[in-house]
Amino acid sequence: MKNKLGGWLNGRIGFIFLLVLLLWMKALFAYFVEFDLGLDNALQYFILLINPLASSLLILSFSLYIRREKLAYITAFVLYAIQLILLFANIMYYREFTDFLTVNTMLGVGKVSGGLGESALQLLHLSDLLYFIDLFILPFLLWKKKLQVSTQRIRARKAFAVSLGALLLFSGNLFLAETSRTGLLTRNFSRSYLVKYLGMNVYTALDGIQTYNTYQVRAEASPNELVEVQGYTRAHFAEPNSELFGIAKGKNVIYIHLESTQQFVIDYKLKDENGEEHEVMPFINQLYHDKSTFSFENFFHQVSAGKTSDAETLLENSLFGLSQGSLFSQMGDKNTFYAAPAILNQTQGYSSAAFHGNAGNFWNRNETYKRFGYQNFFDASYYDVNEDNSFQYGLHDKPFFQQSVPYLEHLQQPFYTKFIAVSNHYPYAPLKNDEAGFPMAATEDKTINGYFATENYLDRSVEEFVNYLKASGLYENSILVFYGDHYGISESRNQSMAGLLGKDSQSWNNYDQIQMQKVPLMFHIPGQENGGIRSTYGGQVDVLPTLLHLLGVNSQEYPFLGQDLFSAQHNQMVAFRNGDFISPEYTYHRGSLYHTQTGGIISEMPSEAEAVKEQVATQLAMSNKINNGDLLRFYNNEGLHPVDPTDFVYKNSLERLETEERNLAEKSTSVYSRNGGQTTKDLYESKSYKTYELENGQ
Ligand code: GP9
Ligand code: MN
Repeated sequence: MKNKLGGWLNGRIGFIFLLVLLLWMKALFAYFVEFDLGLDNALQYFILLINPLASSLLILSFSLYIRREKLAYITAFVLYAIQLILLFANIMYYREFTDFLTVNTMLGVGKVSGGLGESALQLLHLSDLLYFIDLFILPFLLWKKKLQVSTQRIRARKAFAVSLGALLLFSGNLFLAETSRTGLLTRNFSRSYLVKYLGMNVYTALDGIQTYNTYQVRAEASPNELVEVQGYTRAHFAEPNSELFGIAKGKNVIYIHLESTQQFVIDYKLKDENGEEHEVMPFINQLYHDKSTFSFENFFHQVSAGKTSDAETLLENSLFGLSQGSLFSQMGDKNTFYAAPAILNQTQGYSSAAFHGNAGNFWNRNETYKRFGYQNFFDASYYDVNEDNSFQYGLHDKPFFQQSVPYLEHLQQPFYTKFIAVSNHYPYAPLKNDEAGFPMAATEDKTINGYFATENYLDRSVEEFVNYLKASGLYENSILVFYGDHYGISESRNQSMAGLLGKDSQSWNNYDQIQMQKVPLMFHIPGQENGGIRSTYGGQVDVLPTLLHLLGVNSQEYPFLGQDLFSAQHNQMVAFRNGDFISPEYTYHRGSLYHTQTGGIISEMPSEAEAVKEQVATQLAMSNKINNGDLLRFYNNEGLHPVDPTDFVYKNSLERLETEERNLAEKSTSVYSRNGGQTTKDLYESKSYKTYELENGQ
């Protein structure tokens, strides 16, 4: 037996199988011990178990095509070592950055911030020797002839069979991965997902291809293209509304991201089985109607496959996402941006922070935010996230907002912040324990049924947070911006929604589909009395110029594609990422045209609608030019300078903020300092749905 195995191992194919086995064991060890891949179910475990095999085997099978045995062994050994080094480099990188290495970073283009080089030694563990020990043992065994260099010739046919076997295995892996996560390859959610489903080698290869493509396109772009784009942005600039310009000057900006929240939920009451009505978002509704809130009832999301990340791109850059995939994932670590945090820092001295209870590398945020100029990013690593208080997209909203306070209170004012809530995310799973209780809708679609309860949970979470803002005094000095990032109920489910909206599912059409793309947008400015609900048509691309004008920053010279929603010159055309559009007159979706006001269908496209279609196409084309060509690297503005991403390290943020506080001493403007060097976190009150229900006698 022993001999048989030994004999088999001494064959060339046996040798590469041994190498595959070693790589497999090391990869699995790394998966479970080094990385946090967020495994949710048995299928994911299974995929994880098999994913290192196919690519390693394929790569090592190349050595089988080499005739000269010594060279073949050396090649196999080198290919093995390369994979091992790739794995280990990722382990080291992960220990420092909780993320995987991109090809961009490896090439040094993205310059690793934080000087991994200096700290690398500290990241080494003695047990790491286990990863490499066979690099010495194997040659030793070969030298001592314990493992024999086989002189047996491998027929090309046999070699090919091994490669083919590897490819087949890979297709199986890919199929299972797509089954578990649709859109894995096209939507590039995060590096962790690719590693989890396809393994380190495949992730790196895919990242390499994408990086190559991105650089190909941008190499051809020239500064002249920016001149053309600037011609467009200048011609489309809409003058600020003089009554509103600067009304929030110097105030903190607090963005509250209402995950998957659609406009139809505003003022919506869900009937339970007894016919009793339950207001889904009582708190948001109150704000929506408040005289200090400037609300919009015809505001649309404009995202595509990048979903949340596209909304962030639109809102903070006044640029669209890409027509395919996510701009954050594909270009967030490569392009030059002039985004809200950078502009407000450079023109008004704002500090900045993004808060989100999911892994920092989801949507490549940890890289993209640096290029947006975010000084701080509090991702999941800053929160106490456990099985009970989280789900696949991260920490639930209540603990998320509450646990953000110990960081928020140390930010120097004025600050620009963004809080990305996430509990109201597909699949809208029922809330557990004390948070359960809000009724489910009663359609045949489980996703729809759960949506209202998670919206209600979001509403209560936001209410608690705003109450804290009031208690801590932040509220009075801030402008609160609420927005829905995109639909929560997808088009394919909308027909089942019809009944809940008092509509007939039989006559549900493309006009209704577009109406469902409305999302909330509210600027809440304490102290203002002239808010109200505006019916202006607009989209997410319009938010940044609108916000800057409220803050008293004129955006005339900035490379923005949107327009101030309050401007008398605002052109009320809303482009969807696929070229569809809506204006106060026309709605165009999937080839059908309608009157926006009546919903009546128009059989032939009139020239005015044709003109809007043209304008939409131009706006999208400008965005593609800027993004694909990385044109903002050519942008020059006396008042602004490009962001240096290496200025930002998202580790030890709290310590950094506290040091800054101490250095500024009397001059520190953080809430913590203003509170006499005391934490304000005790001002935060949180209640479960159960308690709330009891108190309200429901
Ligand atoms: C994940 C969260 C959800 O971190 O922002 O993103 P989405 O799936 O809505 O794009
Ligand atoms: Mn989202």
